[in-house]
Amino acid sequence: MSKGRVNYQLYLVTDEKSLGHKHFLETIEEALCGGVTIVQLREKHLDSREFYERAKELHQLTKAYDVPLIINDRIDIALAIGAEGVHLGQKDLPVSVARKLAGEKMILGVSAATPAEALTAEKEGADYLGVGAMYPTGTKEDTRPVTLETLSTITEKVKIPVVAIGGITKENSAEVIDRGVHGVALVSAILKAVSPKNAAEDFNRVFDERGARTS
Ligand code: TZP
Ligand code: MG
Repeated sequence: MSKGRVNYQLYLVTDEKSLGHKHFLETIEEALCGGVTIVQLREKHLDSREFYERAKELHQLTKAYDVPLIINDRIDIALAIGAEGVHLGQKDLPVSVARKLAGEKMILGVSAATPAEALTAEKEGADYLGVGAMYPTGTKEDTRPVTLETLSTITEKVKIPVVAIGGITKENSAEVIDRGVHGVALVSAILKAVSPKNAAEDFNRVFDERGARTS
């Protein structure tokens, strides 16, 4: 899949701790059946070897659905397993350095919480931005709050796709989507749902109703 054709609409971020007793790969597969368009492996508690093994397993699954796999933080593991992309925070490697290591083909995502961070990441070569936290979330500690107004400013100022993250639910997704994002990134709204497949379908329906952004 070429980088320019990536569909960011329904961006699932993994978190084993949000699964309860549910099986990791089975749950992700249900979400993929419901129409998740891109998956990020984010498992802070795993050591390097476990993270690498998990990345390899998950990549087999995402490839079967022709969905790109993004690896959180670890460019070495993304390269080792041939993942489609890597996602970096403001405290991870600088985007320009990561780009040199990753090459032009790899998708490079960057977290941004302010218009200045967003513009810098774009200038340095990011392919997309993760912007949040939009709402309070129990999934990640020490998030920085981002208002809907700031989200609008960012989507207006940058040309690269923006994916909003943090506490997004079916109920609040429309007001986020209306701010010009290309997608929403979700952990609990999908992984904690009784049916991850139905949850994914519900979010895609909201995009259909509000008019999905394709360019
Ligand atoms: N980055 C900002 S908020 C967040 C991350 C990884 C967690 C989002 O999880 P949820 O359950 O969708 O609020
Ligand atoms: Mg990070």
